[in-house]
Amino acid sequence: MSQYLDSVMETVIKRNAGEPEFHQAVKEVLETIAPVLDKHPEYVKAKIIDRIVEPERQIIFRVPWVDDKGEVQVNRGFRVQFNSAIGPYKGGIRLHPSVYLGIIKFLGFEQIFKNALTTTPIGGGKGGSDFDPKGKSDNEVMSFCQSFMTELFRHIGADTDVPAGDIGTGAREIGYMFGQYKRLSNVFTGVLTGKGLQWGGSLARKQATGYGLVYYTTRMLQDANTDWNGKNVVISGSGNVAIYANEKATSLGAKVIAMSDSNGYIVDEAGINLDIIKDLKEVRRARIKEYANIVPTAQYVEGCRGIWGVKCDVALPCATQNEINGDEATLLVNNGCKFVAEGANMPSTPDAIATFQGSGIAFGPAKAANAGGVATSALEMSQNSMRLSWSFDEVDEKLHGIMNKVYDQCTAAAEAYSEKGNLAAGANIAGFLKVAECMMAQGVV
Ligand code: NDP
Ligand code: 2IT
Repeated sequence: MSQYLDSVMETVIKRNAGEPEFHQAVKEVLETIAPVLDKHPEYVKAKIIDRIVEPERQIIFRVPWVDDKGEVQVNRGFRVQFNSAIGPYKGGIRLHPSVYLGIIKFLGFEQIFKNALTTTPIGGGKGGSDFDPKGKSDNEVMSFCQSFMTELFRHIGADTDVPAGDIGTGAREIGYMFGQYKRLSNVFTGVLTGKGLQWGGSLARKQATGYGLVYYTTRMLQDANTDWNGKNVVISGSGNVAIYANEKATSLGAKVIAMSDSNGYIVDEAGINLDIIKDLKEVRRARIKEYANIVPTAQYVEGCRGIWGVKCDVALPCATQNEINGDEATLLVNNGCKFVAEGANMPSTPDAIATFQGSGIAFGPAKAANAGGVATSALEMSQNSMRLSWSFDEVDEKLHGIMNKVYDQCTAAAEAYSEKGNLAAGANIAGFLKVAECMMAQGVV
């Protein structure tokens, strides 16, 4: 990194003490954009980098609610409105006990560049809470969501900030949050995405992140003169992204042989039966362990990280940040894996990324590879503005087109900056250039 970027990084670490995930996300971007600054000294003069690493606004609030036993519980809520150069803040809400400011900031920071790559007019933001929906009754989840929105509603709006789902936030949580927003504001508007289909949601939004990941990976396969046919695929996680990545990859001829949750993983060499996974995860909210009780060809192994020891051609990490470390990346490479594309946000540690890139594996970075979810959220916003809804095929076709454009931007930027084939550098450079140009045009704000 240049001296200037080193000094920005130093300030980020000092100003955001105790937030290692945020430092990691910033460092990964700064390390790849030095050549852009060499070509654009005006960005340095206008302090674009110094401004881009500082959120425009950070909101932290108390979320009190009453559980089924009548006891008062207190959680902490966050919304980080990171950058609005391209459009209203846009990004999901994560509900998980590990959530703290550093997680929301890393996610919000990456969202800026991802959203820029989608070619749709959305800025970057993220929110969440350390509330754990797991094991809670519907009533408790509703009580939490209503309290969360009772503060959040004054900070968001269809043209200001539009939250959506992420880990722990699915259709149920979006429904409760939307209901409370409507009640408090007395406005029925597209203030959240991932809504139910009868009240403003978009067809294909549920599938979009997983499908988009597979469309992006298809391009990586094509560039290596191959396709999904006969490929063995390992997918971590068994939530929204993992399930629909499995569905699309399988439909294109791949065989998904392993999936996981935070407790452990299953291997089914016959190919995972996705209907059973959907029933376990989307309907019964059960543990993946149960799959092995139902399917005789499957094996369950306790501990989720062991999944990277399963031999595969393609690995799609779709669970959470830093789920693949350097050693696990080496294991994948040594077992013959040739393609890694990130469905989760920042699932590979810096060591893991270096291992993939050093071994000639094709590596698809999260900011680009998982952009299909938020892109389709932007399509939901368009439909809401026009007060109409497109068919599943129309949305899926637009999503497919967007993922192709995301891929093209990555390869073109990588080539223009002498990093041919480096999709991670290409994604950062292309995303950054667009945001930087918009910030320059809008003056020092
Ligand atoms: P879900 O809550 O639907 O599923 C999350 C899955 O990951 C579950 O299987 C969960 O297991 C597992 N998981 C979560 N946290 C951990 C952890 N700390 N350790 C091990 N496993 C864990 O979330 P999504 O599928 O929506 O999100 C998955 C990833 O994709 C996240 O990184 C998210 O930021 C990213 N993403 C999501 C998008 C979306 O549209 N939903 C868009 C782009 C990216 P368990 O049930 O046991 O907790
Ligand atoms: O990380 C992500 O891009 C998401 N969780 C989706 C955000 C959105 O606004 O749809």
